[in-house]
Amino acid sequence: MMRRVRTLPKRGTLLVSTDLHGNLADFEALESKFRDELRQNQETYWVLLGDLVHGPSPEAARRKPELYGYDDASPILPSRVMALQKEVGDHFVYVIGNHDFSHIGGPRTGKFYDDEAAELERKMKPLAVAAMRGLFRTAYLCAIAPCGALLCHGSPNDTLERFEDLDDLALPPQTDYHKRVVGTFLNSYGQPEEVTARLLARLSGGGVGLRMVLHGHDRDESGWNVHDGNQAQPVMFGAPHENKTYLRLELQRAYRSVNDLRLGHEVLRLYSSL
Ligand SMILES: [Mn+2]
Repeated sequence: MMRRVRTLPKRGTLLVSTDLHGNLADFEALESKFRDELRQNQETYWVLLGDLVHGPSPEAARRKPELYGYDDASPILPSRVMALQKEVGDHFVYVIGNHDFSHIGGPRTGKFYDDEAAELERKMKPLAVAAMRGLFRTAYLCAIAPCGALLCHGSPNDTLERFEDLDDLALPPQTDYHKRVVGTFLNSYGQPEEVTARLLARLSGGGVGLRMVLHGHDRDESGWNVHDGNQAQPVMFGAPHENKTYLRLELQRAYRSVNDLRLGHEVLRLYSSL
């Protein structure tokens, strides 16, 4: 049985970042923040919310250099992530995104190429492809931060009926119900406030109250998108350099809502101290 939800501890520091899409410089900048935090406090965790792979085509980089002007490092990023996993163990948490899913049976994505999974695998050695698929097959579908947040790639609707249903979920999913759960966790951009509230209530319990969904999947040039009352996303891919954003949360706190996440405190720019 593969556990698909990771519940984080009730104390320590939590970094949350999303979609890298093959951007090695962004990965290294985040990794360096993570290592700095770890040096100061052993109880530090980093949750990366998917879409590690599939960077811009050279044409897209030329067309919009302020957003897409970087070399696609997708062929080597999975091995960098696995090396970090090996080193820090459960202090690093990988949550799967829809682009990752396309390598293990999910729908093929076509943002920068007709079939981005085929395009990437063509550039990699067979052993590296197998290792990458292993990373994605063993990824989490979501993480629970006891400070009040459900963390996932998309912002899911309330298809998931019970928390425990995530425990025996295979990737790729094998039942229609699991297919619908994975579909909404990986592909939804946002939900009406009451739908998210219903899901959060269902997943709360055992002394943990969930009050917001923090997610990725979408782009936003401002780098920080709060929407529908109880959902928010820090943006890396699709934000210009100066607006690339990640989150730093204190796990022992109780964030009451997305409004408790303040720019310059919990909401941080990757390349400036604001
Ligand atoms: Mn995505």
